Amino acid sequence: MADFDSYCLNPSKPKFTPPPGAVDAHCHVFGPQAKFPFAPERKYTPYDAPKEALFKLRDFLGFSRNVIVQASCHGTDNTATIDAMVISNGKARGVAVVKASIDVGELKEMDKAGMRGVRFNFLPRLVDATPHEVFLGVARKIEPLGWHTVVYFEAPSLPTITPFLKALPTTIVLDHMSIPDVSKGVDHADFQAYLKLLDENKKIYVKVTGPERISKKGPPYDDVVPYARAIAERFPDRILWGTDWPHPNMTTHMPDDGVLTDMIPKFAPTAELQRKLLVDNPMRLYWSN
Ligand code: 0GY
Repeated sequence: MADFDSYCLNPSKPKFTPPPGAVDAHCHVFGPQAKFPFAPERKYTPYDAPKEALFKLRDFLGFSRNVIVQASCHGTDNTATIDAMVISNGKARGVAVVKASIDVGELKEMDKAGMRGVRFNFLPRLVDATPHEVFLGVARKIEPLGWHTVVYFEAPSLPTITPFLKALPTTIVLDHMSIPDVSKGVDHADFQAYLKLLDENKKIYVKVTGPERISKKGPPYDDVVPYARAIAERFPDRILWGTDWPHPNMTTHMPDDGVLTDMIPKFAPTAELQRKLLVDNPMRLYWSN
């Protein structure tokens, strides 16, 4: 199936107004390729999605800040992410992807530029596998900086990844609710096991993001709502939200970021929950130092 030529160029204006200081805590920048070439080892080549377009979207949707997550197409060259953070006037922080050999000096430089975490990606369609021990070595290096680890895996991997999560010395953030199978229902043993993991491990945050990737039905992604809501209501102090812009590797449709923003009150129905999701929790993780 074909990928798209670009992100959604004319998103709708959301009806939901994010609270003052709201953070889009999961988004990416791609290139522009002419200035920031994609990594030779990448598994996909996206369209350019530069920082200017991200910041324009931030303002249009009513957000104040971004957390830019290094995407696999840029490999371990974080310069596009760093460039965006540096130019953002303190309005963007980042999550890096690094080589196992990275040294403390390089990490401190990245910290100055706004990095606050590293991402461990377990999706074979995005990256070649990295042994758990290698990721654990990186986690031990970043821990003294107060950084956290962002872990991207899909629900079927939960049993094999649980011991790894328990061994990580840092706060952990799970991407996209770890892609639950929404055809099974929230009461299914698989999702219940996920909730149990979160219940037993208070250092794990979850991004209630990626409905466009998780949904079996497509927009407005109502089949994803019970999953996000179950997590949000049970773990209000450990949830984050993001657009996931510019939505690489979508094959069925290109999501409208206004529609995605309008899912927030479905996931987090009260003003208090919305403030925790969009302000308190991301500020604690990304802007407290
Ligand atoms: C995302 C999702 C994807 C891509 C990446 O690192 C990446 O390239 O994260 C994806 O294809 O699921 O997190 O936005």
